[in-house]
Amino acid sequence: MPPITLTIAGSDPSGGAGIQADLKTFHQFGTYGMSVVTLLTVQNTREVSDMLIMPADFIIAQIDALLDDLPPVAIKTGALGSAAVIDALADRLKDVEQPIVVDPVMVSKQGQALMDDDGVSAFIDRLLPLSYIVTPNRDEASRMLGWAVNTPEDMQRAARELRERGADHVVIKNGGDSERAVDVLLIFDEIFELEAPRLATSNTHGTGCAFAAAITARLAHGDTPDAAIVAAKHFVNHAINTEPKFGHGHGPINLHAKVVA
Ligand code: PXL
Repeated sequence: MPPITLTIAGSDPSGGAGIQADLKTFHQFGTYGMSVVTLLTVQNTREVSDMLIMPADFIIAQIDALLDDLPPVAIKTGALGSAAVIDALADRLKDVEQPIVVDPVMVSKQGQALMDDDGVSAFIDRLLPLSYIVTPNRDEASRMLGWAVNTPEDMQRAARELRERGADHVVIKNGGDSERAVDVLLIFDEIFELEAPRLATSNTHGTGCAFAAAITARLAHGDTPDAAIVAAKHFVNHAINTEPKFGHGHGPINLHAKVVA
């Protein structure tokens, strides 16, 4: 039987990011994906033109219905939208046993805010402490910590600071330069760097969602955090390398990419 995975995230109707990317990735990694929708967007590859956040109690009711009946082995969170949603979610998730992979989605690829300033503070106070693995890019880490995370040394310091604020393990994505993409990992007490060639495409919409969803799926299969992150990185690199060139803006990656276990 495939392990059950759950994403708590926003909807991207264009299918490249959000719950749609999460469910495709869950499936690709051989897990049974469930999804609780936190917000809807009006979106294509060019822009996110509108957003509708679900009422917090409706989100929690969706979670209650699932945890009670078909509990997942691992949980992921994505776009949450507001402090009210984050507070309610933190209250509901604070005693669950499952590992929670937290992707701190703050802006869309096209620059639309997917979390307001109050949301960022609530995120730091309430959701970081519940994170088994948190996966910010450098911009998200900078916004959470209030200083610019640029160099590899900055990324290491940021990873430590995010762990001091409660995350068990940390991945800071998208360091490096125009040639190399470097992620910095803080797993238990060890710092690692994951390096890959920087791929020449702007079709990377949904990369963060797929990365965190892949980690969640691998954890559900029993991987350690470092093995899960390495497997996710392979998947996303391959997915970017074979992107299908859909749409006229920031297109999606290839979520049908082969999984190399
Ligand atoms: O890629 C971040 C992201 C996450 N979730 C939703 C989104 C986006 C980006 O547009 O729309 C719902």
